[in-house]
Amino acid sequence: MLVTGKEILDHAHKNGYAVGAFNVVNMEMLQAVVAAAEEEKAPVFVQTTEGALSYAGVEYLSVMVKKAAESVSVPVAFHLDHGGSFDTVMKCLRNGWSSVMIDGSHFALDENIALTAKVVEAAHACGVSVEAELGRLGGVEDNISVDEKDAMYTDPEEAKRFVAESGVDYLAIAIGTAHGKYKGIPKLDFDRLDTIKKDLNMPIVLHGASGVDAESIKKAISLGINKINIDTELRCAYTDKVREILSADPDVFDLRKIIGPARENVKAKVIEKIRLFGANGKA
Ligand code: TD4
Ligand code: ZN
Ligand code: CA
Repeated sequence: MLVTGKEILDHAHKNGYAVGAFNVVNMEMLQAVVAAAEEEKAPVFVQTTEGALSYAGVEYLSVMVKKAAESVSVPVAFHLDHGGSFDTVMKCLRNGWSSVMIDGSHFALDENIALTAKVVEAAHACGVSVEAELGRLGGVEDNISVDEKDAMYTDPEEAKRFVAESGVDYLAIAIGTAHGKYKGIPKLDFDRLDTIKKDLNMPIVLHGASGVDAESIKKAISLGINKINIDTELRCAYTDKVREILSADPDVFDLRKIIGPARENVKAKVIEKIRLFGANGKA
């Protein structure tokens, strides 16, 4: 069932769990995510970046994801991840996305607020909810100094002003995670998360969660994270299986025997994350 991101995240915020937000770029990834959510009776976000839009095409993705969402009983939010411009957001609003992220995190605070407020006005007029980001996601070093942290990580005072002036529905914050693989084990700034959550009392989003250990994820959820983005670990689940099959049998060329098992492997990874996040049985 296709629903807005806000509907899913308001429930997660009230009930203290997190919803998995999984990036998809093709039919197999999409089927894996939606089948896992249905099996686990879990609400879920299916999300697409601008890279996915240009790879698969806006209309192909739109038709596929809407069909997938309608074919299951659990709530599915169809989300734009890291939307880079008002134009991209408009494309998604016209094509049935039910949640959009506008990422103005690289702009100065006032510009980020102005861009986000403009997106909120357009999206809310279409009944679509909005995610924005404040602070910058890290590189992968373990030892970031306090000064560097203050420059990069989300400032709690700025977060209050950002939410009040932009009207955003859920906020992505920077507390020490990074996109992609980590060199060491990332250390999250839990005190900062705790302060921000208590101040804002709204759904909070964690990006870059592939490679973060299970204990840190659980602690982050206990302190108020409600949406958790996973991409890299799904890419690895898919490509590890493809590599395994191709190297076990150099003569295989039936695509279904290669990417069918890859789809199963992604589904297993999504189920593992859904359970870790405590979203199983919440739909
Ligand atoms: O927002 N994301 C996913 C980012 C995906 C980037 O995709 P493109 O190559 O199409 O730009 C996350 O926060 C996931 O982070 P993770 O650490 O899980 O990869
Ligand atoms: Zn991200
Ligand atoms: Ca990561």
